[in-house]
Amino acid sequence: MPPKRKPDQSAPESVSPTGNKQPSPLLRSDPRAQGGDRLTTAQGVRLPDTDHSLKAGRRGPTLLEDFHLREKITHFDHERIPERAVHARGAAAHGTFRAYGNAAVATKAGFLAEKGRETQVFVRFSTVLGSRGAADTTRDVRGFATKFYTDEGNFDLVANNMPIFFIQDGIKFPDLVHAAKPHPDREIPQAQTAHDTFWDFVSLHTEAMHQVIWVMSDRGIPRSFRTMEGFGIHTFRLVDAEGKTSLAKFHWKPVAGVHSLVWEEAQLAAGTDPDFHRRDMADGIEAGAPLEYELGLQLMPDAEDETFEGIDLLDPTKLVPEELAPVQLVGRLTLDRNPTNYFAETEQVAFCTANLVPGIQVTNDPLMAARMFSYLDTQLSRLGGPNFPQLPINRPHAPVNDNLRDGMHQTAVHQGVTPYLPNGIDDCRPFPAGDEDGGYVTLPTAVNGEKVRGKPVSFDDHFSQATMFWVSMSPIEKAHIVEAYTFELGKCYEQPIRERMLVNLARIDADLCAQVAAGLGLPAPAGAPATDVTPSAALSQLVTSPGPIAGRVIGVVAGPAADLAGVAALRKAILAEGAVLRVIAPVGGVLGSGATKVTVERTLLTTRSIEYDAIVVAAGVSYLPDVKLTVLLQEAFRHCKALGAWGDGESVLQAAGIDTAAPGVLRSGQADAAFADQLVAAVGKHRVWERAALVPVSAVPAG
Ligand code: HDE
Repeated sequence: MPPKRKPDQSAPESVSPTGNKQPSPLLRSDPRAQGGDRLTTAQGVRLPDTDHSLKAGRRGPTLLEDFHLREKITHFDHERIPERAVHARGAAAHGTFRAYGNAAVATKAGFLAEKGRETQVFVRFSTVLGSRGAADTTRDVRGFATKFYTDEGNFDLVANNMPIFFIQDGIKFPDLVHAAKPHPDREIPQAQTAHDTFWDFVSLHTEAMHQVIWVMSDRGIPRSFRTMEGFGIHTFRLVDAEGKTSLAKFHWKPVAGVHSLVWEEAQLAAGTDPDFHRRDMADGIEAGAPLEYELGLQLMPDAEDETFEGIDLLDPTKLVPEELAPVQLVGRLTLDRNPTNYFAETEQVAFCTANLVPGIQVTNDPLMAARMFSYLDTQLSRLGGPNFPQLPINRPHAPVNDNLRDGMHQTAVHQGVTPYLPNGIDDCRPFPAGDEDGGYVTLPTAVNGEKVRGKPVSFDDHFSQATMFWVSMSPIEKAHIVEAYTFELGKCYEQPIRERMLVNLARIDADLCAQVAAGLGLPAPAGAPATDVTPSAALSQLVTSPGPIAGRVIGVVAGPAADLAGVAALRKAILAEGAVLRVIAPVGGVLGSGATKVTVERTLLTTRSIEYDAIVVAAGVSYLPDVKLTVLLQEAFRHCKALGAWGDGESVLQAAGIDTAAPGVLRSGQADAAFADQLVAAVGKHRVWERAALVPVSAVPAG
């Protein structure tokens, strides 16, 4: 047992940071919330007035004596902390991870290996480039960082929504980030890669080509956090209960499928709802539709050369195709609770790749090595000292018995006099824990080699997996990639950067290069792309059969004379699938009366098509022409979303210029079960891509 307090010693009473006894009889909620019903100072002194400073005469000078004014202003002056250097904009949720138990073949980590074991988690999703107040939907990589509060200590899987990275060696990270962030003179553009310095850097730095094509693909503009995959990227070394090792990559597979926005939607959302993703997650959780993912492992033999099927597993710009090493699902993550306080939880959470538990070790990936240093280091300036693991969101759920002492913001009251080892005074406690006691024992691997600033020859191939990604895409996904490169390079001012990128694209695929070159109005250079590349079906997002629609939003255009019984029937069917129906009308208020009365949730003034995965017009709607309704319907049509109408609602679609015979425009006499089934199936396929040829979102000249 840890040292006890001596009889002559006392310590501050064990109260919460807001002064409540634990548990507080006053509070129904957390003792760390504020207590009492009177306004007080931080010292708990009740205050009669917080609107007027203390003055010598009503028109006289303010007095230094005013402790309330000084405390209020001083605290306000220090409310901000440095935002994260990267991944500054984030949103998070609490949840539970439940292990299937089959991971025991590879790892002894209890939270993975023990069937049915439940572990509390906190997940923070983020964009990389934008500042804290940037928009959610800009084209970017997304962070997917998970803190598992396991019984054996915290394990952080600090992942992204793409399986590879821009650089092979962590020493280049500052260069990458300096190039991708806004220009240092004017600090523009915010939160995006569509500018000269980014393309200057990556065009000269060809190892980024694989990651860049992922960012230019639909993966760079996810529909929702719930429709993103997650990837640990690096190869980890797992150790089982017998000490046998294997190499592994971590994957998160979204139960809702992998789906994206279209580019125009992403741009619209950045203006009309910059909180698009965080709102979607918070609303979904509140509506009872948790975000769900399965954790998967790609397991590979721990071969001496750390390669698999010719792929260097230490190279973070390479993935292992799922066709070569299937993703084995080992547990399920359910995110079902929104945070209570953004700052205390989402902002103060401190992830660290070095937070590992027995059974999970790192390999010599030189990108990982820098991360093992960087995450702890960055928290010291962000959270102001070494005691950030004591913050409520960071605290492990396993007992802590370290010999770390003092420092800024120390909230522990350590007992005893021996925060050192060895010690004779306290019988040499705390005792070290070996393997048999659950200690984290680093594998005794042999290391030799000359000190050298360099990289292995196997890191030299920068193009073949970019080619694999391209050839694995469906035609519509390829069109989106061409549009993205054309847009981004079109935003560059420096002609040599565009030309250099075209040379790189020619080394990925001649067709890709030709189409982008045509869009830029430049000649397409010749390259020699790899020809022996096998496509990987798992890389495409295209779905052929409907998936779940939980968390999706279906808009119903209604009005005073609309068929409200039909709206109610449709709502019931949609709610049963975990999706939400929102009623849109020309003005707010309540439609109808009695059992079928509905509250208008969005008006034509307050809504935009980006809020919906499908839009349906109810029978009895007759308020066209209204340009806002026309825009709403036409945008949804152009973004290849399911549209529909029942009864004479079809005439509203027609009046808005919608071809009601086009693919994915559902029509029915009434809002019956068959109509609801069709709608659910259409949303389950995410988009009506068959319509894409009719509605090019942007016009890229043919190659
Ligand atoms: Fe990060 N990264 N990173 N990163 N990263 C940070 O840590 C860093 C990398 C990732 O929601 C920082 O606490 C270096 C890869 C996520 O709080 C910082 C290198 C992957 C988050 C840092 C990388 C990531 C971060 C900034 C190259 C995917 C957000 C604030 C060697 C596997 C975590 C912080 C959150 C955050 C450094 C590369 C994912 C500066 C040096 C690869 C999801 O420490």
